[in-house]
Amino acid sequence: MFDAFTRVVSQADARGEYLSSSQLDALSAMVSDSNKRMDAVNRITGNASTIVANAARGLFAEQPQLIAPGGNAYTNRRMAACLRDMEIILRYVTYATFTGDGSVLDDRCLNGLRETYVALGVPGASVAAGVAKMKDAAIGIVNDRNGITPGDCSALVSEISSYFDRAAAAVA
Ligand code: PEB
Repeated sequence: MFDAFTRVVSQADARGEYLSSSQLDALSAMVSDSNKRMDAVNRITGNASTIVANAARGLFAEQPQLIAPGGNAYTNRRMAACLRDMEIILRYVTYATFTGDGSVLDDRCLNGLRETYVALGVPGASVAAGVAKMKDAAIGIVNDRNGITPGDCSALVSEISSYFDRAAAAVA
């Protein structure tokens, strides 16, 4: 599990080199923009249950077979497992956003997840569709101009999008 800093240290160490000035510049830019990162994590975290519930509602509206008898979210037990899974994935996306590195998401959440879903008979493409809905909601909340000092968050937003895309691609 890396963060943006330990990632470059590990890469430099593997080559036996000092940190390059471009690496230092990139990390320096990340530090100067860190309030945006904290605000984004705070906003996603503070709205996590709404993001999950709305994404699940949207998913079940589009794929009603999931909640029909025999479906993968039929019975409260499976519904609860499904909501919990979406919550877990969102939580790891917030960790990746906070650290500026996707390895925590990869190592602790996505590694082996596809195989788990195959073994359980849970449709990975449906999980991916749910993740895509969480992404849209989370990005909307991060980009909300109200109650915040407005600034350019495009780089951060594309980074956050990439974590959701990575999660969706890992199970689709
Ligand atoms: C992954 N999910 C499930 C299980 C595991 C995970 C290990 C089996 C054990 C259990 O039921 O609790 N756990 C989860 C995860 C991590 C972890 C992400 C990462 C660290 O430790 N059903 C649907 C939707 C989808 C869904 C498509 C979007 O209709 C999910 C939600 N996951 C789902 C369901 C089960 C499950 C388990 C329904 C229960 C399957 C079953 O028992 O039939």
